[in-house]
Amino acid sequence: MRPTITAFEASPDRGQGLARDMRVRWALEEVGQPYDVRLVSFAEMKQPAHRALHPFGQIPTYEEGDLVLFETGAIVLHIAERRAGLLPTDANARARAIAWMFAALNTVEPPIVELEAASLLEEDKSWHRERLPLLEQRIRVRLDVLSTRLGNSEWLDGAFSAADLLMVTVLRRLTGSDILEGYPNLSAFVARGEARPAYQRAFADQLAVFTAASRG
Ligand code: GTB
Repeated sequence: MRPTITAFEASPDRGQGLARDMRVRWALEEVGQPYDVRLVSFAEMKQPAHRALHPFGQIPTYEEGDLVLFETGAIVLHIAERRAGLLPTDANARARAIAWMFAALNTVEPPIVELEAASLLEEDKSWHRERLPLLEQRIRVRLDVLSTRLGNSEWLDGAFSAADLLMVTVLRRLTGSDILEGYPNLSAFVARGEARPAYQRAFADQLAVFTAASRG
């Protein structure tokens, strides 16, 4: 059954693949699963029809037959469990990869999102500049550990998996800050992810949405 996902009709990142539909697109490309995309506006996301798919009124969603999913972690895990290519077959290795998926979303992503939110929503506050080093330090605490753990390895735990896919998309959110540059092995890890043909196809597809919209 060919799944349908939702994505921003007009992504604020101007097609740089930072919105979270990118993870789902990339996962689908990795496993060779064709899919459809339904574009939604910010207003549509908050309407009952979309909230029936996503209680929080966000993108992406995932529809496949009778199944409706939200939350990128759940969607990527679903894709990885149903189709070969994104999780090891060995039970322990699979459990470890899933642990790293949670680590990407629960441990590494939150301080990055906090910094983004501060830059977007708190720039006019008198205390904003004072708070920034604190937020950046919280990210570095996580990246120090991640960098040491990755060392010279290509991927987080053996072969490329859904854990690497999620971690790369999380670290890409630091694009534009100099934080990631302080960790050459993590920058190289992100570059390895971005060089994968499946990533490139997913990136091109989401960029095409922005390009078409800007042509009018
Ligand atoms: N935990 C959820 C998940 O992982 O699926 C979070 C989903 C989420 O945050 N969705 C965002 C959304 O729908 C889009 S990805 N926001 C609209 C709303 O809440 O009303 C977050 C995002 C948006 C834009 C950029 N950007 O432009 O760079 C980057 C990331």
